Amino acid sequence: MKRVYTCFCTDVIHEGHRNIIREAGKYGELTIGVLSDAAMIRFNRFPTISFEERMQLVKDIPEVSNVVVQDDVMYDKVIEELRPDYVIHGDNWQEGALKAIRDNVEGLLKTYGGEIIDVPYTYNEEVKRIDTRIKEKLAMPEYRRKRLRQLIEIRPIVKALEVHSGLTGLIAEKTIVEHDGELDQFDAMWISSLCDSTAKGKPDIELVDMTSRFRTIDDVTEVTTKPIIFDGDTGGLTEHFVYTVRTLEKMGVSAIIIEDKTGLKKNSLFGNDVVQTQDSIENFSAKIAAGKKAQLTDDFMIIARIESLILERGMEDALNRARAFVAAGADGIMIHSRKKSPDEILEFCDKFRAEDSKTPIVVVPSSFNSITENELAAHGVNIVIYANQLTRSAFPAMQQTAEDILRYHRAQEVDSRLMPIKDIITLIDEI
Ligand code: SPV
Ligand code: MG
Repeated sequence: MKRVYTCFCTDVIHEGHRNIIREAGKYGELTIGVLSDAAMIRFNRFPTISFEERMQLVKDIPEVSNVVVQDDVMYDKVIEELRPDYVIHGDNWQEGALKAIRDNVEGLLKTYGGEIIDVPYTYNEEVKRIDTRIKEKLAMPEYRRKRLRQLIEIRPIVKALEVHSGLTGLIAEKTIVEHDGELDQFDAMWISSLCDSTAKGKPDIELVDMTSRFRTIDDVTEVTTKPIIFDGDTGGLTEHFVYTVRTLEKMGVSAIIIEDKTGLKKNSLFGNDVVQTQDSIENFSAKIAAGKKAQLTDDFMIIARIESLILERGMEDALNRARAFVAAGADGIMIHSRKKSPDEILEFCDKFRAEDSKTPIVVVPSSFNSITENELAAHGVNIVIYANQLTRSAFPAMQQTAEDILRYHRAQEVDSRLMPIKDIITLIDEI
């Protein structure tokens, strides 16, 4: 009896899977691999049922002889162990990011004469409906809100990308790349005060009011499923902050980060070039405690951002504040720096981790951008935020286009740099 292998990365068995099972039966005995949570999140999307439930789903299929765990998107380990004669998959893996997986399988099978069977991918109304339903479930506030805490447990480091609109939300949601034989995507989204204000042509000084910031969140949540970390600036008055916490929870936001500054907040990347006042430990701790008391779910996180290194108050001050803010109830600490070198950030992380092994650490490597995610994770960082790169890449491109249209009195010269109309239309999901 020949051995056939396929891997399922799904929460629902639909006609597409049944078709693969039927086809596989023509070739031999079928083993199905179930992708682990970590692998599924890395390349597909967050599961809506547990790993155990996904295993059971597959075990319940009568035609299946064996069910195994596949704990990596790539097939190396599983093929080495099972040495299947055939690997069967929908032919949708012949292009796009999935092609990297097909190439991986092809290379592995070639070493001993195994073969790939591509079956036409089923994309009928039932499959479409199931796909949409899963996405909608993931987008619901009660599912989305808790996902940041879940990701912190599962991912070596959670990667968040700045978004400030539906379109940038779609980029964070859908961008997936193959690099060095691995597939990767962003885990979460950061609604930056800097970029949200900049998109509205306003300075980053808490001028864009909360109602308007909530509109941005609405635009993003309408078209995405990934968890949201909201840049709450100083959090405003404590009396207002408690309402903000409740609203964000209701909207399905996972976390707010508030910074320990007071008075007129300016963007941290100005450092001491402008007047900025740090809040007292007592006041800021009281604000955190009030927010924690106001929140209604266990999912929501209030993360305290410490500005001591930005304002050159020293490492000890930063660590003292971290201790106090955690004691006040903060669910995480963001430490910021505008130095080119990551040294002071790493020193903080090492010292903080030596006394607190659990509280999540968040960093924003805009200035110290040479450091890699792996290096940050090795120093105990849990969340890395790419806080403004989308805005900073879009603006020069748009400005150049505007200048060139004026220069040439027509748009032909810029056209080769532009996204084809067809592509921009297909970026938006149809209902
Ligand atoms: C933002 O993105 O608005 C931030 C991060 O607060 S930073 O601009 O680096 O201060
Ligand atoms: Mg900000």
